[in-house]
Amino acid sequence: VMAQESGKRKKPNILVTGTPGTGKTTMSTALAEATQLNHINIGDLVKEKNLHDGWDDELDSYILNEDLVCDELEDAMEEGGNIVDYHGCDFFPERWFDCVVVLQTDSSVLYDRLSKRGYKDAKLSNNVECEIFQILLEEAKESYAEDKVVALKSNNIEDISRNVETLTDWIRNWSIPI
Ligand code: DAT
Repeated sequence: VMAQESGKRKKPNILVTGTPGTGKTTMSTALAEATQLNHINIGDLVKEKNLHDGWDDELDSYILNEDLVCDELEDAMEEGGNIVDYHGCDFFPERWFDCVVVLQTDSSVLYDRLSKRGYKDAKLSNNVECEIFQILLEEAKESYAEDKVVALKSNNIEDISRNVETLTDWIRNWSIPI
């Protein structure tokens, strides 16, 4: 049944997830350029199209409205060929994705990146803890079939190039009819 469902798409949909700062947007942008797939940054989309229920002062971010986001994406996801970039993965329909990539960064490296981004205090330590406890990898494993989930290191520039290459190959192979 799963093969039939994904068989309706001519191109795969890929979810790129991970703690903020692990390099989702950087990697997704490079992958979209290499493959001509469509990069969808959920954070930007939520802001642009007002797919939220206001601003959370404590979390210092928009309160994403999951139903609005899923309605907005349904047609594009059915069509296929999307790279979806978001620091969460448990509210998307499982059937949307052919591959779920979880980017991972060593905590000291992530700490520096998020400090540079201006994260402080609770926001900084919460995100570094999120990475240490592999929250996004757990969330991905709970939400998607095991064989769709892949964890990739994202500590340096070489990691980005290698990950883009690996995923570009995977996308090419997915698209070749058996
Ligand atoms: P995310 O989209 O996961 O929040 P990002 O792509 O915005 O992360 O990257 C955060 C910052 O870290 C940005 O300045 C680029 C840099 N960066 C990301 N991945 C990297 C990597 N593998 N090596 C070096 N720098 C990286």
